[in-house]
Amino acid sequence: MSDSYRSMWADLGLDLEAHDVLLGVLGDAYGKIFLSQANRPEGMGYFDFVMSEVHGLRIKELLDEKKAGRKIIGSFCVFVPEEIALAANATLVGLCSGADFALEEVEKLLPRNTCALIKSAFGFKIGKVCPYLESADLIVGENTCDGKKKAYESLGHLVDNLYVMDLPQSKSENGRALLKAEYLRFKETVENLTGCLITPESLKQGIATVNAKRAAIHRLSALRKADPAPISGLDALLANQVFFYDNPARFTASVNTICDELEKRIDTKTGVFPSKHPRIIISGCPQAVPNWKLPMLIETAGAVIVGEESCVGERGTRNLTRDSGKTIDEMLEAIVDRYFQVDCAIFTPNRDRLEHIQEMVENYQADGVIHYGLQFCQPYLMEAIPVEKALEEKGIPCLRIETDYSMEDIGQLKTRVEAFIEQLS
Ligand code: BJ8
Repeated sequence: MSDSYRSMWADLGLDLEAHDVLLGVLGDAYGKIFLSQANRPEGMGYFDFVMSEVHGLRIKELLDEKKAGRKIIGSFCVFVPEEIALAANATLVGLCSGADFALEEVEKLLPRNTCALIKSAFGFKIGKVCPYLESADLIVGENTCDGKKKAYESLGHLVDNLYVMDLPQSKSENGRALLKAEYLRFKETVENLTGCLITPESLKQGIATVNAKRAAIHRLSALRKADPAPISGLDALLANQVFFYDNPARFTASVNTICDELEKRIDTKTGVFPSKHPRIIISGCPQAVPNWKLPMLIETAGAVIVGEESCVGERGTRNLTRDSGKTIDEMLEAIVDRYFQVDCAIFTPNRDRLEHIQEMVENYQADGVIHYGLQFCQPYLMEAIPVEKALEEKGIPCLRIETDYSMEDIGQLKTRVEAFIEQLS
């Protein structure tokens, strides 16, 4: 990394030594997990570059945007509507973290039995290693699971720019009205932050930009239906992870470029793995960068992941926002309609998710589902049981995994994953 990045990180208040350790671990893991894969599409070179610059060039771009008068908004949840942020001259970036950091310090603020995703976000703040968090003009938390809800109360003492969005817990009329009211409040907050009033034109453009990004990911997902799979699950997950950081227009173009390449691979039956390789849908908690442990285990154990039923995946990206609205209110209604379909496990009841998982199995011709629940994540761990039951009724094999971000259980997970894949074969 160049010296200018070091001074940029220092200006953001990062702990340079700790940050070096993080980048070292990240780079090492990336090389071993991603760069060692055989038969990767050439288009993945773009994502390799993005990852190598995820704390470098991308942060510089965000700081340049700030200098030019834009605001940066960081978010932990796919319920925060990017369309509204873009329409008010702000850039939205993901803040969820997929690695343990400063765990001892974190556990002085949060109970030990808190999920790794929440602890990670705190660790990155306390350890001063996340340039996205430190660049953000506004950090948006949301009242989803109990863990997050209460954790934001503590996070509010560590940052001075936290805004908490309330979210419904049921798909009722009242639930929808709450979401609409919260999106209106968010719109006003972003307008106040940026000093830019949203217009019908800017909101239409925001919807078009985010729809294009999601449509590109839909195209990528559809290509994963092919046998042999033209792209590994790890690489497709990476594209879904970069979705949260990259410049939206550039991301869309890069995903479409890789899709052009994958179409040619499908025509020539070129795959990353041989034909008839066991095909897996991974379902459950979001997998934020650099949480690659389970996908790596699955794909080195003789299977290919063909879809992610996850917020870093199809739960987060499916459904476009209706773009026929003319007025701000019509477009806001369309945005509410689109997000209200996200079937996060915080909703009760949440039958749509069960149906969606089965649909994905059928669409991607999967042989089985691996349900991934983070330890202490009650919504997803509890919902794993009805998910497994529903799949069993359809004769679809399911393996329930409960894990965290540590590597301590890797041997045991490997054995279970291998046995499951063996059963599918
Ligand atoms: S819409 S999944 S991004 S809330 S893993 S913190 S649920 S205890 S992340 Fe999520 Fe939005 Fe829902 Fe998606 Fe809690 Fe579970 Fe931890 Fe979780």
